[in-house]
Amino acid sequence: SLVEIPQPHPAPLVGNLPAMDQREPVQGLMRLAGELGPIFRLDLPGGKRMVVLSSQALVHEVCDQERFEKMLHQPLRQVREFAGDGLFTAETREHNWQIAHRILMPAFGPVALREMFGGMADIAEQLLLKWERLGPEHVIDVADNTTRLTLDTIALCAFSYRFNSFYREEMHPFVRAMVRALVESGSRSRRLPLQNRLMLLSRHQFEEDKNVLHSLADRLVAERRRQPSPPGRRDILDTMIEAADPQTGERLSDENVRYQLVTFLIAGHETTSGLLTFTLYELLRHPEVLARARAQVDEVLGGRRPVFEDLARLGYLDQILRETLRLWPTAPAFAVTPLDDETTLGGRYPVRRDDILLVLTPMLHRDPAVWEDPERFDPGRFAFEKAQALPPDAWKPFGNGVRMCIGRGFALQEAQLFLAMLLQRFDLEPADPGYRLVIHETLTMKPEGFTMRLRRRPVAL
Ligand code: MNH
Repeated sequence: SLVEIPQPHPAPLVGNLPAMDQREPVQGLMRLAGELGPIFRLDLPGGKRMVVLSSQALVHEVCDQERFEKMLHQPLRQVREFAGDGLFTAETREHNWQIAHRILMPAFGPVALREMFGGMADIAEQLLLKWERLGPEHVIDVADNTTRLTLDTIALCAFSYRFNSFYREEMHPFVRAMVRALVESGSRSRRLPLQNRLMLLSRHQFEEDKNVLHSLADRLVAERRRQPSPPGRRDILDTMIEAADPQTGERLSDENVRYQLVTFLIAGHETTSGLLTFTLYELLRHPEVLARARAQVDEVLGGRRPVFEDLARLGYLDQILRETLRLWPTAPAFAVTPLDDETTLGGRYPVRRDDILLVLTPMLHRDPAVWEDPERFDPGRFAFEKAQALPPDAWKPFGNGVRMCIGRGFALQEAQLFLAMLLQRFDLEPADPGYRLVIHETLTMKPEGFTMRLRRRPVAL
């Protein structure tokens, strides 16, 4: 028999909008999940219903691609204003998603990742050298620095473009425009349509930010057309411009290439920098984990520079990253909707087509039916046999099915390499031992105000 989905009491016109935290929407939903359980419903203005899911059993059900598909919920519709029909913000049935998916998947496959190792090491080396020269008293803002690292890395590896973020005081204008546009996308999705129309200043700023993002993308394409890559130095931008879809023979349109560039620059760095920042936060709170990671780095690398083959032997670092993504999935939600007009969840909760079924990964990843002592940070959970024994769809930091993150291998390789090089060279200590975690949300999440100091170890290099 059917059961009502738990719901906070809705108000006239605005529904459950007042129940949503405007500044910290994801943390607000996490609190609501704590009160209302693994499934609850919020009514949004315009008659939309959002159903928030936080258990492995329910999430496993909606990960069935025969019954459910990715949905562009409100924030993603807003992001689409500047990311267009790029991979992240296109509908699965859009022709451009399908061609781009087929053309770009191999560009992030194992062969490509090996080729991008050098670019990743280049940017990591720049940052570590800078830190070395700043010395042991220097207080490092971790999120600021990892943002520069990951932006420069994706731009160099994918587009052979150097942002040179470490050589500038202010964040690159692209980043400032992107952060503002992401925040505004989230805010718009939680305002009433009339409110949005009245906010002329925000609208003007959003247009301006969109222009900054597009003009950088257009400049990169124009420069590449003027000066094609030499043979043997081809990158993802070349693939975007030249490659033909193996199925239809079509190429991506100029407009679509622009949107893919913007998408990769944004999706390719904002989440990975959050991952690295949370990882360093956890490592400094867990000296035993840090010590074990260091021991593996010293055993595998000793005093020499890492090469691609080393990564496979740094498995504990990979476990640390996976455990960090469990507690702090930096892209903290994704949405699906039923393919049928009506269906049920868990055999008893009715939902219908166009309902937003939101997978709240930080809560999914704390499901007590799956994770023992869920709040404890324990990379041992991702030791090979243990990870194999997890139930399906218990760990979803990269989304689901055909719409899963295209850059997951890239992100994990970049983060693992950076961590290895950092631990090899430096002893880490918190700059503020009393730091209490504050999470800044922009659609993604990142620790705010987290700082550390580094002391050079006696390794040659
Ligand atoms: Mn990424 C999709 C998380 C790194 C490019 N990414 C997704 C989704 C999640 C996600 C979740 C699915 C969203 C949805 O269903 O609506 N991504 C991450 C995380 C990291 C990450 C947690 C780092 C850690 N992503 C990267 C990197 C790149 C990238 C790096 C690019 C190099 N991600 C994408 C693209 C998509 C995506 C492109 C959309 C793929 C598709 O739908 O075809």
